[in-house]
Amino acid sequence: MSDFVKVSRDGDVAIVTIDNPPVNALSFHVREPLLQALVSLRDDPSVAAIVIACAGRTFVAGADITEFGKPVQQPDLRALIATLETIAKPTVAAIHGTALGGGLELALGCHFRVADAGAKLGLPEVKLGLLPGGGGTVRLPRLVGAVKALRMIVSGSPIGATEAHAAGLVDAVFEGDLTAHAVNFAREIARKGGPYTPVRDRDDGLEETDLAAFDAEAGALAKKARGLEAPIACAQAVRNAVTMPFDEALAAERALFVRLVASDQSRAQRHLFFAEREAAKTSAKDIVKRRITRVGIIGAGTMGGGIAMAFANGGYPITLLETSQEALQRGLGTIEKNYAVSVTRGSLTEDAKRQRLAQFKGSTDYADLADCDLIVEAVFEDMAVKKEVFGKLDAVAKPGAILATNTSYLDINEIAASISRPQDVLGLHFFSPANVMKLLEIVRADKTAPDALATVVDMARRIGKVAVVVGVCHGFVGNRMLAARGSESEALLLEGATPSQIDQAFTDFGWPMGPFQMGDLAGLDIGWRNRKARGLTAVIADTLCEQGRFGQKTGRGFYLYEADARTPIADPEVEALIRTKAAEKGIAPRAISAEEIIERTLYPMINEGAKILEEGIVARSSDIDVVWVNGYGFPVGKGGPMFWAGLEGAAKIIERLEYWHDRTAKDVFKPAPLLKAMAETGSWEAGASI
Ligand code: T1G
Repeated sequence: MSDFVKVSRDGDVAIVTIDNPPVNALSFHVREPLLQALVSLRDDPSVAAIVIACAGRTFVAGADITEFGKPVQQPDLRALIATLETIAKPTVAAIHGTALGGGLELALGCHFRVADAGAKLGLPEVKLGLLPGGGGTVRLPRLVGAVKALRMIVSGSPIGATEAHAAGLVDAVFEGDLTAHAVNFAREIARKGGPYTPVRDRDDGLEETDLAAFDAEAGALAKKARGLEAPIACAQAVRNAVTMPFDEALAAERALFVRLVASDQSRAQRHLFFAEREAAKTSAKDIVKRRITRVGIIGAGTMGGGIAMAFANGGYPITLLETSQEALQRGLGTIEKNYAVSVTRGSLTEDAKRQRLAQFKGSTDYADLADCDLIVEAVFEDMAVKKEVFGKLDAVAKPGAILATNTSYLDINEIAASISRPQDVLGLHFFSPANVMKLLEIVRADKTAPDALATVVDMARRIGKVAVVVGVCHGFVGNRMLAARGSESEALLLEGATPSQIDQAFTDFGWPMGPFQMGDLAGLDIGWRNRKARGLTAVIADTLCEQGRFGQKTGRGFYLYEADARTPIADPEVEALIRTKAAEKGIAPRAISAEEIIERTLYPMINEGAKILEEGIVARSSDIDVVWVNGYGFPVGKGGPMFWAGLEGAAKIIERLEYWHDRTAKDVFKPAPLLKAMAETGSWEAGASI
């Protein structure tokens, strides 16, 4: 018996309970006693059937990810499952919570699976740059068919118990006491008598596989892989299940797993898995959080409406405030239309839409915010306007209400200093569209109370956001580094690179799109307005805006767009404009390589990240990676800018920054001290003591 695996009896049915909080990961200290228990029960004639269950909030949520990259301690998961399949008496997995990865693979080693009605089952290894390494790619298709298995494994998305039952993945779904139901199910099965066929020997799911249709679907999925190896390997492993004998396909799965687990892409994606969880931890564990029962949102425009939806989606009642009934109704109308689109797409039921809209109360009177525990302003990005709003909030908000600004750039310390309760003020920087984008930069101002900060970090999880706590500086983390990344864009154009060439260098790197496509999508007028407010110029972008070329919304920006289309078309007029402006500056065009483009955009971005870390704007380098992957589409296979700097080599980055600094004398190329320390120590944190 072990603390992590306990065996109990209910008559002739043995119950093996795994207890390895928080998610029952299949760590070595679980695998070893579990194997011993299974062998003992297999050979015990008084045991007619075996149920494998888990204590706590979930069935096994996977292999222990912290063990990857270290020597494997036997028995490994495959040995465990192989032993399970030597048991002739019926074995039943009792699944509640989330049976994921190795957890579902363990369950597939049982003859039967029963699930709680609220359970979810999936093989999310692809999100870690892996594939199911415990036989999941070979066993799952045998139950649900090759195409459904392909979709589940390449997407990594779990399915609910009802869908799993319909697909043949689980044999029964229960409400109430799952273990009791599982014991009765096992006893009934044993009473009927065997033999019981292990999943590995079942081919019903494979019989009608249309390999041509499978290959077509796999090909379509491969197009979305964007340079990631795992999705391709997943599809190959599932195809092997169809075309190879079981043991051969299993061996092929193992070979693919061994290659992937050692890959930089998987290391990067595993880094991000833990980085997201680290970022959400505030230093103070024992802080009593404030209670948020009602949320006030000021401003029902694009940002305010999206933020309101994010909170409504998290179950919060909303008071939405606008300056006039007309603006309020327009905002509510947009919110209703957005939910209607989700219903049409099938991602929201009609009932859920009604329920979310019922959470909204509209008003044009600040006094109606008096019962809100958290108030978020999303008004015009102007310091005077923000201060006026906070002044009104100071007068009406109840004591202890958290007062948040959604500003992207403005100094939150200055806003906090303008009212009587700076301890209640912080930033909640959402990214547009706020009801969709995962990233939330939580800005800790100098006087923000620790309990206020801990409260919103906790709240972020409830509304499905990936939270990163950042300090006050211009542009916080994301936009500050975005400015560094874009600081050379104009120079690259004037020196001879085209928008298409620069964007191509980005998409070849793994970005979903390049900076010029992104500018056209977001609207070039936004950056134009920001530059004018700060007395800055960008000769090409400003000229395009002066010509009314704002991007997709005007059909023309850096690219041309056909009516109602988003596909960027290179525009000779823009390229001629660039050449004209370059000639005016006496710049002769030259060939510019993709490497140069990356050096003059991503290296300054990493350098800025080093400065952000030095200034203590974030607690750890991986917070920066979380910001960029969840807010700006940095390729997950490269782990975020700071993780990628380790792959690229800090010394190489420094050498190239110094080269460009010598040629341009621009500050963005002056290597930060922490970057130099990282080159010596190999760690951002080791050097962060600077
Ligand atoms: N291994 C180790 N630690 C894990 C873990 C895992 N598989 N899953 C979660 N944790 C830790 C997590 O870091 C956090 O730690 C705590 O548990 C709570 O997690 C061979 C190769 C299950 C849906 O990918 O999706 O099996 O921060 O904050 O929001 O084929 O955890 O408290 O110190 O996320 O309630 C496949 C990963 C592994 C599932 C619960 N399985 N986990 O979410 O809690 S690879 C996965 C999750 C594999 C085999 C392959 C979620 C969750 P700390 P949490 P949650």
